[in-house]
Order: sequence, then structure tokens, then C-alpha cells
Amino acid sequence: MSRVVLQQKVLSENDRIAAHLRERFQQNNVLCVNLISSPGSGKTTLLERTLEVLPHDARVAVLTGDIQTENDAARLKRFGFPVKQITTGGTCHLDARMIERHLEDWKLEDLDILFIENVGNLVCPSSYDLGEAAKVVILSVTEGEDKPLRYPSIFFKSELMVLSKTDLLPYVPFNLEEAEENARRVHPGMEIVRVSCQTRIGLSSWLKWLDGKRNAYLQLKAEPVA
Ligand SMILES: Nc1nc2c(ncn2[C@@H]2O[C@H](COP(=O)(O)OP(=O)(O)O)[C@@H](O)[C@H]2O)c(=O)[nH]1
Ligand SMILES: [Mg+2]
Repeated sequence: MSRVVLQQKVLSENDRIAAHLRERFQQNNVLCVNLISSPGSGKTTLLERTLEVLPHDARVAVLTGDIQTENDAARLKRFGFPVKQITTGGTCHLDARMIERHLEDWKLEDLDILFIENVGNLVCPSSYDLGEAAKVVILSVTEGEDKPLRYPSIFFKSELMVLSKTDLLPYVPFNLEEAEENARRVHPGMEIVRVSCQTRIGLSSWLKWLDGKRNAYLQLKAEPVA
């Protein structure tokens, strides 16, 4: 079997499992958000800042992916919500089967939101549907304004871009407007929030987006299919 044919087979098997996951998320009213970025752009930190402001009885869980360590799960478990590490052992993305397997002993009916922190990479995660309701791409101000042009697929597929680490703007040559323009060239109308997890400025825009997304998701479900 040629490499291309094999890759197509793997992807279509992934799509089949992802479609089943999406159906299960919908049946159980779980909003699933897939966070994607380069390594170190601030995915785990954004989740820490999010979990710390949620009420203790919020029905939220996190699956966090990494090639090697359990460090991110340890950081996120401190907030008392269910968290599981998915260690891929070398694979540069999460796939739908990994999500399915790690959800086995959680009851979806007990959840309102499932966050997935993907493996740090702007290329491979964009090809693997995880059954999420939305992909969110995080771009930090230390990475350069041209990332959306260099990795268009993930910026096109993500509903929201979080421009992170904005507290560092005085120290790095990064043009926010240009980065946003590049993102919207690839994905016209893309939603964008500017956030610093250090000063917490902009976090409310992210939380507002999340809240709006959850409401829209529930509403969409309530509407009968024509
Ligand atoms: N200055 C600053 N540093 C940040 C911010 N968010 C994350 N970091 C730092 O960036 C590094 C990588 O963050 P992390 O959340 O682990 O990135 P991940 O690999 O995408 O999960 C850590 O040292 C964080 O403390 C921010 O808003 N401002
Ligand atoms: Mg992380």
C-alpha cells in the first residue's frame, strides 16, 4: 500500500471515530473545545486561568496531550476538576481513538465542557478531527505575525484565535494588527481575542467567547433539523 493511500485510510478511520464522538458529545450536551498551538504558546496556562475562575461545581474536564510527560496534567489537576494526560509516545498530534479511549471511564452526562489540549504543533493536529465543536488556535506574541500565512490550515479551521502573552508586547517586535490581518486573510471573519495570562487582561473576552459558544451549541441542538 502506498504511503498516500495508507494516510488516507488512517484519516478516514479517524473521521469515523470522530463523527461518533461528536454524536455522543451532542447527545450529552457536552461542548468540546480543541486547543491547538506551537509548543509553549500558553495552552496549559490559559486552561489554568480558566479553571481557576470556574465555580467549584462547574461540570468541566480536561484531556491534555503531550509527547512525553505528565507535567500538564499535574498543573491542571490542582483545580479539582477531572483531568487526564494523554501521552502519545512520539506522535505529534492527538487522534480520535486516543480521545475515545481516555473518555472510557468518564460519564459524558456529568460534563458541560470538555477541553482538549492538543500536542504542541501547528501542522499535524489540523488534520485530525477529534469530534470537537470548535478548534481554537493560540498564537503568542513571541512567534511572529506571519504564522497564519505559514500554517494556513489550522488558522482556517479554527473558529477563534487567542493572541496570547500580550504583556510581552513592550519587549518584542510584534505587530498585533498585522497578525490579526494575516489571520483574517486566511480565515475571513475569524474571531480573535487578545489575552495575557500573566496580567489576566483579556481573559474575560476568552471566557465570554466560551460562554457564547456553549449557548450557541445548546441552541443549535434545540432547533429541529429541517
Ligand atoms: N509572559 C507571559 N508568559 C506566559 C503567558 N502564558 C504562558 N506563559 C508562559 O509560557 C510558557 C509556556 O506556557 P504553557 O502554558 O506551558 O504552554 P503550552 O506548551 O502551550 O501548554 C510558561 O513558562 C508560561 O508561564 C502569558 O500570558 N504571559
Ligand atoms: Mg501544555
